[in-house]
Amino acid sequence: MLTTINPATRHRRIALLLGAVGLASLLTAALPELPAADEPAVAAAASPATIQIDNFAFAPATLTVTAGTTVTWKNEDDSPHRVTEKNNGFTSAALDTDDSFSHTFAAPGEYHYFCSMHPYMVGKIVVKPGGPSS
Ligand SMILES: [Cu+2]
Repeated sequence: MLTTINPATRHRRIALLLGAVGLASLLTAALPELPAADEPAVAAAASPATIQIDNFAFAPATLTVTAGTTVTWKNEDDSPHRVTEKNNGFTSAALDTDDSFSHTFAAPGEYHYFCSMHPYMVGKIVVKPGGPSS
């Protein structure tokens, strides 16, 4: 390892050289972090979940996930929609066609939501406690 670099050094070229060495060792240190070909890049964490908005409905209308899951709503309808949690826990902007909105559910529970533009459009996210499940 290199010893402490004097920050007041007037040897600019040496400083640059040390900087390059530091960068190189950073890159070297980062290499083992890259996913190996025989290893899955993503560990067995909560998988992302998607809800389609189409035909003035959420599909699936009820989705069960584990805590920590990020749910993404994607508007595939011709009309704009807006995802709003009943207790205002979260709300999206107005989603135009092909827009999406994501929310991460950290706490277990039942989350009822609707489209504030078309309140008859309703859905529910059931969040189960996380932990090892397989
Ligand atoms: Cu709507």
